[in-house]
Amino acid sequence: MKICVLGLGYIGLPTALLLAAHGSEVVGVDVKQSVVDCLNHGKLPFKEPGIEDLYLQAKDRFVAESEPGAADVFLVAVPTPLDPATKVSDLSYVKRAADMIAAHLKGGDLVILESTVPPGTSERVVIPRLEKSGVAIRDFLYAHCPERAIPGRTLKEMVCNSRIIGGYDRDSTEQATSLYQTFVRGEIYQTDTRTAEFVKLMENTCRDVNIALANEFAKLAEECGVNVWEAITLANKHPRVSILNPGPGVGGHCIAIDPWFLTENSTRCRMVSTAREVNDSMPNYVLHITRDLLTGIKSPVISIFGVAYKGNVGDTRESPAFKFIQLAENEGYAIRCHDPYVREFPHPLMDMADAAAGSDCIVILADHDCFHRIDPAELRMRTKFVVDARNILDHERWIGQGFAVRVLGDGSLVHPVPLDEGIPSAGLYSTDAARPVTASSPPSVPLLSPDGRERFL
Ligand code: SAJ
Repeated sequence: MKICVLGLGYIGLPTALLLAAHGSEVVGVDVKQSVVDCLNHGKLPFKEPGIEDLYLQAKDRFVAESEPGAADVFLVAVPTPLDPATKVSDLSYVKRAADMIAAHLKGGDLVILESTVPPGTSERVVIPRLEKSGVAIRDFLYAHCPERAIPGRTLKEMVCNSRIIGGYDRDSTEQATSLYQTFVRGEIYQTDTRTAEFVKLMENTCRDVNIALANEFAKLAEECGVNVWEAITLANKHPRVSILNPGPGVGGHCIAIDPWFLTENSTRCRMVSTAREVNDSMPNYVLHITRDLLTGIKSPVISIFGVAYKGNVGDTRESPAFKFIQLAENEGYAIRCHDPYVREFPHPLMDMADAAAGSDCIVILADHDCFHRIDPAELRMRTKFVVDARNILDHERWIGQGFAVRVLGDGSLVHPVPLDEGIPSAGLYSTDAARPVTASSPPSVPLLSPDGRERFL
């Protein structure tokens, strides 16, 4: 069986390689000639755990091209960006892929759309374009099979997660199911095309709304002088509560975008768009905390550690770092960036020592695990401030080196711990309260309640 995969990005390439590694002849197509050349020279265009080994298993049955040709199966995994001005989906890549397929489509072929699209897109946009080939639907097969893999664990999740197969008709659903069964070990659930489109958007919207709730809790905790990280840890001890982590905002090509696909044509939605607003405002909130620390410093320099959209990945799509940098630069802050995972970024990337040298504040925006091991003694700062928007640093170590540490949602913005409470003199605030606290290790740092009375956690 010959399979043509259109789009060799974070989803298309691993899918193409998995299919090839499991015995299919695969042609991967990408409009970017640099991606095609890179792959045909045995190089991978991005990092992802396990992808190099997979490439070695797949390479004898995989070739990259810039145009599709005849095939038995066409699988589309192209981007579906959001028009930033209108917040409406831009389906131009999907349309272009459908037109390219139409030029080669024949009776009996199977077309699979993996790209995330607004409900109804397959029936209203994709299938009519495919039919321009002269082959009518039912003479070719069609299914929407949304991907569910999370960057950083893409290959594992592509194999182990369950899948939704939304076929245009029974035959389409069965044929698509057989194809995925060649490499998917998770359950496969069958439905119709429109439901599959809707389910995918619900999944990512659910996560976005829950992250917004965690971010809202962080701001509320701040107002109440409560450490949100401890509060979340304790609330999550309830058997039916599972609060996510607050952070500097939601990035990536999925969760920051998909909720808009669900609501773009609706006249009734409020909660979904409010969640988007809450998450989109988090870079402003982190800048607010940073500004609070830097007041009075002349020509302040901010060093951003982690410009990727999340921890342990090199992907910067929709990263909250973009908004933070733009806002900070508009206020006159000089910005330096460091990210050990990211290869390309519009702002110059520096190594850690250079990014920190002479700086006034480090702001942690991505939760790369390696940041927990940073030795602050090696950083030659002008002013020893750090804002940890991910609660990832080893705070005691930083405080021990004379840093003033602020953690997003640690409750100290409104009620800073007085300086005479055993805090190192160079530090303004303690972050003892920022660590999850167990009954056996109560922190000794008193906090002030909103009513002004001292209390111990
Ligand atoms: N984030 C938080 N707090 C959290 C969790 C995440 O602030 O508690 C932030 C991350 O830092 C990041 C953003 O949210 O900026 C999104 O990251 P993520 O790890 O939640 O998700 P993605 O975008 O990498 O992948 C998601 C996944 N969807 C769900 O978990 C429902 C993945 O399974 C999908 O396949 C993927 O979107 C996609 O391609 O649609």
